[in-house]
Amino acid sequence: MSGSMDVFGTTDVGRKREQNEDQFLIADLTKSMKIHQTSLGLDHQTRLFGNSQGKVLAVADGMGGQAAGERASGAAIDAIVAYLLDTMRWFYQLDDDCEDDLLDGLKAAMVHCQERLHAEAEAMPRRHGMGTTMTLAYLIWPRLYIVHVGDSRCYLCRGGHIEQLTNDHTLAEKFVEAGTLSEDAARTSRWRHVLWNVIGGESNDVSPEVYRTDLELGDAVLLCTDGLTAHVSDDELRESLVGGSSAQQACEQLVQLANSRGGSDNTTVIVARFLETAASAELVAAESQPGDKSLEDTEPYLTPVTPPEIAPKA
Ligand SMILES: [Mn+2]
Repeated sequence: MSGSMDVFGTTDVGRKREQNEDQFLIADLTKSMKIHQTSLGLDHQTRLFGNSQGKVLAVADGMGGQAAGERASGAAIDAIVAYLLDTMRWFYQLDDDCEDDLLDGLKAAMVHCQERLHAEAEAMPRRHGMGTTMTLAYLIWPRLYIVHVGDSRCYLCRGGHIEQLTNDHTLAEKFVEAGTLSEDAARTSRWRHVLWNVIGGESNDVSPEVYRTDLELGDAVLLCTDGLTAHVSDDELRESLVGGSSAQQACEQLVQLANSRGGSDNTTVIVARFLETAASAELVAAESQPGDKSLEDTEPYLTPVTPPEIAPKA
């Protein structure tokens, strides 16, 4: 069976804040080769692309005064992009032996972000203490890996049920786990906004939470910052994921709902729906097996594309 991914992300400043300190990223990791010269009859400026090596969805919610929050979440996403491109090995994909390496790589990416933020804060005292949450989903169909720090969230919606896959790294949640605070009381507790785990901030430590699951066609994954969940219940999230006709519609509906209830914070949402369809080639990788990622095997997928920035001059 083949399928396709319908994915969309949006961020909104809300009704109360002057600045939007949230950031998001939706990206596709693909091997590419730029042809300089060849006898193959391809244009010498052609760039060839291999199979998708994974999709990355990330949301980050920055904190810190004087625009430092916006800087923190932006620098963290920048650092993730640089880490994914330059440092992390992601060509091994479905190879089971490498799974721990992948999870370790994702954790190391968070530590890399932490170092980057601390270095910036040290260089610019007014950015001292800036920090950010980060919830990142790395998808190699059908596997979903999540690495998470803070109180943004990742949900999985399957068969009409919704489940929060991440834990909120707030003091309120810690007290609930310890049994000293009820879940009801936690919803209004002053500890619900106090993070014990954050990228950057005052602490030198960061404790990335990792999670792995297998996706199925028909599933939907939602990533969001706390501006959404402050106003919208899990049930309402589920309804918009089940009822919406597209990822874009679900995102826009949810932001509207948060804003109609006060929009007390910046709101960022990414929705990814995994659809059963015969028509799309988006997830053909679902059909491929571990180990069949050699260059020879990717040949049928090579599609010459000339990105606009390297288009040959007329
Ligand atoms: Mn927030």
